[in-house]
Amino acid sequence: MIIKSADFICSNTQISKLPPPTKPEYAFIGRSNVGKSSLINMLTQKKGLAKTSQTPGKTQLINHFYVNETWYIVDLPGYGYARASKSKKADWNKFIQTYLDKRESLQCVMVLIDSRLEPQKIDLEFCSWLGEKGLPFVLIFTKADKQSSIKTDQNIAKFRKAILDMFDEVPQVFITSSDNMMGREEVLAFISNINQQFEVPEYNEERYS
Ligand SMILES: Nc1nc2c(ncn2[C@@H]2O[C@H](COP(=O)(O)OP(=O)(O)OP(=O)(O)O)[C@@H](O)[C@H]2O)c(=O)[nH]1
Ligand SMILES: [Mg+2]
Repeated sequence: MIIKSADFICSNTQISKLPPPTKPEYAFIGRSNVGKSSLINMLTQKKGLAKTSQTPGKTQLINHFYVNETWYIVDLPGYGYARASKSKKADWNKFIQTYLDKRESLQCVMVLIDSRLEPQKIDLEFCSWLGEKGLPFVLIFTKADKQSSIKTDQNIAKFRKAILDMFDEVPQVFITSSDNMMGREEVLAFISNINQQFEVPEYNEERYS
């Protein structure tokens, strides 16, 4: 896929203020600081489109980016941000869960996992929740430039094994680096393929008014 345009549309905390669900949409989610915003900028080749930070917890809203005037990328707040207060965490969780569960045009949840780490409980729990809800998701391993491919493969193998303890199959896996563009073509091809099959879903207009 060639990216011709990528524009910031809106930041939201309310479902009713999201764009109507008439375009295919992909949500990028993962632990705080995993590299969601960096990956979005790498995919769109637009530095600064999604705000990145070394301080975890930067993205705190549902951010919509419109790509090639045909599909949306959604940058979601990271989960597991240790320094957020308990009530704030609960609010985020509820809001994100409602969004993921109810968004009619959501095609796939892109779950970002730090490729440097052994399987983390919070990531596995989130995958398990997606599975229970029947939400389609893929795994995107980030920051692959930070260690050897052997180490990356080892961590992925462990994650696959942990997923297989919960499900019969492992979702599709992508290995990426926002530093050297690894995985860019693969992720965009995956999205492009789904976009081609998209049909506008039925939705309640009152939810978006
Ligand atoms: N070397 C390397 N660094 C990366 C990569 N992706 C992200 N980073 C760095 O990791 C830090 C966090 O990246 P962000 O993209 O802001 O992470 P995020 O998941 O959006 O974080 P929150 O919005 O706070 O949840 C930044 O310092 C990035 O420069 C990568 O592929 N390679
Ligand atoms: Mg971010």
